[in-house]
Amino acid sequence: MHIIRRRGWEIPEHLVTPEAIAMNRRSLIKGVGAAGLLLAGGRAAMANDPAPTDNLHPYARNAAYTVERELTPERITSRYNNFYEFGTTKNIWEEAQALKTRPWTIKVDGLVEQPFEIGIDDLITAMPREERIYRLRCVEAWGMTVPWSGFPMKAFLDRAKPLGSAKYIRIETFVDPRIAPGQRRIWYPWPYVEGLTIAEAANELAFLVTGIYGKPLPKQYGAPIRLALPWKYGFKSIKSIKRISFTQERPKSFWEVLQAAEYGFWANVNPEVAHPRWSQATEEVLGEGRRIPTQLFNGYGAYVADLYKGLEKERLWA
Ligand SMILES: Nc1nc2c(c(=O)[nH]1)N[C@H]1C(S)=C(S)[C@@H](COP(=O)(O)O)O[C@H]1N2
Ligand SMILES: [Mo]
Repeated sequence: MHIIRRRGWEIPEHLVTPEAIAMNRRSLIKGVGAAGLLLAGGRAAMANDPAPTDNLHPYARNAAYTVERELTPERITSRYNNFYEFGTTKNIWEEAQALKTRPWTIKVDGLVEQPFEIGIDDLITAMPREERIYRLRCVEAWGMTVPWSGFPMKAFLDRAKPLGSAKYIRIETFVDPRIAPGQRRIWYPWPYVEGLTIAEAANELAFLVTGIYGKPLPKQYGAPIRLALPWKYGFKSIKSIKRISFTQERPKSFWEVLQAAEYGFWANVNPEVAHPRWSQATEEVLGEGRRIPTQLFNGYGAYVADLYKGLEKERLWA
């Protein structure tokens, strides 16, 4: 059973404009030219690897997690991705189709009662599945609003049974330079790694994602399973997860290794703390060609602000 709590920024679900209506309203979408519109029709090129859990979609929507903004249309978010394994531009959706998402196992190790490896479909079947509408705010100062399908990270923690000594979670993406051209660029510290405290991972907002727009997750979004941490900058929402380790030491993320002066461990959204090279005060709404003010914790402070009490001396913002 879901406990439905409504915060100040939430509005009833029926007021969220469905993607179809939103699209009809605008004849011109900034950032997607004629070529992009043509490609958007070519769905065949974006076929997922068939999986026994495909027919579990759509997951039931949990109305407790909704947003006052319109959904960002699929044809925008599926053509504008950050997935450095497949290249450094936003236009890597086609390259990402080389990712083989079945069979796929996730290794769970470190400070747990019993390390194990689990098949993605066994995991999905065992978890409490639902759909949530979340904002995502990239550190590059753009944002989107999407319906993720998945399950709470807390449910995964209950399955993993970390020991009391575990303080952090270290999460790793796949490594396969044969299919991921970005991983042939050896100056990057592959694999992509992210980390969280156990308390952050247990927060109700931390969500493991296996679908979007009511369907299995297309590859460019980080199939078959990625994270969604809506109060943190997007780079924390690691894609195509292969390994989850419980540790005592704070893990160093991919971006921290590359550029510690710009990307830290906590990376919580804060409009008042500028990136060394640009302001974080506003963000471009993907597909809408307008900027809106960015909110503290990306608007999710009521859920997460307490996590950071007593940590004011840490660099809590990217
Ligand atoms: N493995 C991996 N995960 C990743 C990234 C990446 O390059 N590799 N990019 C991150 C960044 S910077 C963002 S903004 C989001 C983008 O998610 P999207 O492409 O689904 O919008 O994924 C994050 N997860
Ligand atoms: Mo990002």
